Amino acid sequence: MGTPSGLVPLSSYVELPTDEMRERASAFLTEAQRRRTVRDFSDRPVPRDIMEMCILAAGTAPNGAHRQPWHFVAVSNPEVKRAIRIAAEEEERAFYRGRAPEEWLEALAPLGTDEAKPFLESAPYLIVVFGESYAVAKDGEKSKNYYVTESVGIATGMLITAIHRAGLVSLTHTPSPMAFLNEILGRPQNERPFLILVVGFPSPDATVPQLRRKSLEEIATFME
Ligand code: IYR
Repeated sequence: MGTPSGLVPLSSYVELPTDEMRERASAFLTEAQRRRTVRDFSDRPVPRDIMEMCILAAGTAPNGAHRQPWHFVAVSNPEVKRAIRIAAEEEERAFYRGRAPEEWLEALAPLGTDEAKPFLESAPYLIVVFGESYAVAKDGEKSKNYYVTESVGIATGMLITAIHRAGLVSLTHTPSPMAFLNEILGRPQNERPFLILVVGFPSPDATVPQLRRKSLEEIATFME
């Protein structure tokens, strides 16, 4: 099942001149800095083949023992999106009206989020990302997966980046608890919802919170 059965030469590596490395690193940084999480979505459809390629890119993520412990459910079906919205808003209502500690709500205030999640219906795609807590072979035999959270987290980061590169926007949405997603989407017990990635075009009047990204000094230490 995709597990390496032997070592072969590294044939895909491309060596670049240092100047080109620098240029590419800089161009990628500029592109990454342009990315914003968006909460105001247009209902303009997104071609399925673009979603397919972004998901395939996510599936190249490094992962524990190459178990590829993920599953992506790309939902564009309006009834399924509606069912997800209804269930998620129910959880969010409980969160915003009581379950969330005051400190958490204060931290969220600048983002302007609340229990209303209309984008779960209006955005063209919801990609529900599942992590496989353990693998189940075709004959039903179970086997352990490793570093599932790390693997699925990296894959999701790559998915977000691929979507940005493709000229779309996304929102990481984490209703809690999320078990309703297994039921609505008919996913098996060994799969645990990781998050919902809302994907599409921004609405023409989309706004985003003003925020500052930490400087290099704040996020990194070089020991030379
Ligand atoms: N899941 C809730 C709350 C929420 C939590 C965090 I941490 C955020 O960065 C944003 C929202 C919601 O989606 O509204």
